[in-house]
Amino acid sequence: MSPEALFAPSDDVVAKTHVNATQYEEKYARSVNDPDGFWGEQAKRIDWIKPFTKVKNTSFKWPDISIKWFEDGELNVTANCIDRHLDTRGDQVAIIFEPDDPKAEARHITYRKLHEEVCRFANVLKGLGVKKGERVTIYMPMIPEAAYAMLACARIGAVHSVVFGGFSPDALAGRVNDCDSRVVLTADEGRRGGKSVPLKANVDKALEDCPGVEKVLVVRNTGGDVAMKGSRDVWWHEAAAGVEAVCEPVAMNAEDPLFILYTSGSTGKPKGVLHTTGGYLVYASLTHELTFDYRDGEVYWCTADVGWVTGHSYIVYGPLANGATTLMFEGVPNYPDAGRFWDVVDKHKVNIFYTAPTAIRALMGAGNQFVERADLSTLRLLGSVGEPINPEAWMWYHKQVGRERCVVIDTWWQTETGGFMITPLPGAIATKPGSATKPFFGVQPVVLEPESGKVIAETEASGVLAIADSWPGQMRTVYGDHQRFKETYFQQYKGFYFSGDGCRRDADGYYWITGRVDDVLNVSGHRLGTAEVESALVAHPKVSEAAVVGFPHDVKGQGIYCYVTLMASETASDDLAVELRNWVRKEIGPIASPDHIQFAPGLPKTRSGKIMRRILRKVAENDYGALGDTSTLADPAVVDDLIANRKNR
Ligand code: 6R9
Repeated sequence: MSPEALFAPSDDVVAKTHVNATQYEEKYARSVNDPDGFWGEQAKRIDWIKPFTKVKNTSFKWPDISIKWFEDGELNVTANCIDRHLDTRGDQVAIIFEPDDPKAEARHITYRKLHEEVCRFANVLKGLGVKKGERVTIYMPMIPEAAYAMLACARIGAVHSVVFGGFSPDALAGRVNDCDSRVVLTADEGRRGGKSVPLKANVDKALEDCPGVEKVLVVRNTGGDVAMKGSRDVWWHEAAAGVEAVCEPVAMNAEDPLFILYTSGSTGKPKGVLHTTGGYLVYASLTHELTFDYRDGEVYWCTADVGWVTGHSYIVYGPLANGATTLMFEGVPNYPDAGRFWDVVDKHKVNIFYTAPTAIRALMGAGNQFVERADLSTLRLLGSVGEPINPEAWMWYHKQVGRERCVVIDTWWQTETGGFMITPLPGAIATKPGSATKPFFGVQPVVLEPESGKVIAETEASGVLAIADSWPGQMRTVYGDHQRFKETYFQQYKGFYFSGDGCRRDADGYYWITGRVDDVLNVSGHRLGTAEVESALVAHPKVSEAAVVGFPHDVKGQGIYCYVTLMASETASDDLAVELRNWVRKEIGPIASPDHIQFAPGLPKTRSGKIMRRILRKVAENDYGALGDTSTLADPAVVDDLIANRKNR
């Protein structure tokens, strides 16, 4: 079948949709021609403590980058995600928790219970002296307490920084220090795929390098043995005993920070992407409702981790702002077997399911018997996020999971964008397998010529993807480094937000994201800078130099290929390769595990000393027949050695 095949929305979908094709065209035009009018109206979906009088005040004009939405309004995110639902849906389930162990009992947390838990948590934080504007680091497993912790911060105006539980102590320490957290929230252990994750022990290790941390609040999750350190460490259940379950939400300015989330870029250490309160919440809740076409009473499941932006916007903030029932899953797709996702869908009667292409490809590879044994009749809509979805995986998702009756949507967005940017709206836009299709309201994508930065006016275009004007969910700055924010996103292509992705626009105006055009890898949907892996490698005493590139990987999307030059005194060996692989896991975390380590006596460099990554990529892709121009190399002979010893044959 041609990858360009069209899947038009069915009559049934159109009959029930929030937005049909005509409405999409009309509203999209209004959203870009009259953003003040459009967003001023949309923002009414949120309860404001003090109404805003200004809507949009933004500039992408170099060097005066400034982004403000609803700037004189005041609100509290948790009042919107919890309190306002209490009268109408206090007894409705807000969060379904499905534990890693399929035999352990699921938990159903109503909006009333959520209110209690968040208030109590917020009072405990206040008791520890946490103030409005203070940064609190959260390093937790995928348990409801992670959501309580985030919401408790938002309730009192503290800024949370959630660090994915799979990151190493070193990676955690860097993030804690970068945002000066005084308080860290964690759990004794997490559980994934039947194995325990030593979160508290990792925190202990990390904090050896974090002199600013005074308090660690520990949730008892597995009951595993952990060391509690003197006055620093406090059990959550002890601190919460007897604490009142009422805590007034603090009024926040629309532009007060809500959270920081660290993400990898093409250079340097991960940056703290900062999102603020008003615009983010309007955007997360509107995109959640329209893109999933969410209807009251439906069970919605996003399989991401709260350690990533997808977990922030589409497990916690978007769904709860909309009064939805959101499912949190502690486990992994293949435990106890490759049918776990589908068992959970049947068990909790999930209507909307949102996951990543890497999981789809892995489950596709496990064989159809796992998906065939499930009923899946409650499913209505399937979503994909995190990396380009290849048409084969899209079709498998559509046929095997969706049984050819569910809508499949591929949603393109980023940590920086806060919410969906290019995505089908189910009742409005016919889909094509592998395309994220059309822009969401208010989003103005442009395709630029990579070299000149010229906007390509023709509909059919291929180049880099940029956005011409601001939308409410946009990040506001890099925490503590506004200059880096400006330089990363606005300097190279003046007047635009540069996404770092390449794309193609077809004759129908559909967008096809082709992947990163910078030195960012996307491994199983996780962003990783090649520079981060390189600096981990060169921190090893036996390594002199390292260069890291991605290569196409059947399941992970991209794999990690490392070229390593050893110190003159060292000898290459398989054992040393294993040692270096483990070293990188320890320095960053298991997601950064190299797939291949090739020892190279020299790296291909220009005469000015620049590593020619283009050549390294070609060798890693096993496509060295087309190396292109190598005449600028200082020593062309190194290329022969690279090819002779390549690992990815
Ligand atoms: C939400 C999220 C962002 C990068 C982005 C792009 C890739 C995400 C995609 C996609 C093709 C999609 N990406 N969704 N590529 N199609 N539907 O994943 O945020 O972790 O910041 O990653 O992921 O390369 O630039 P984040």
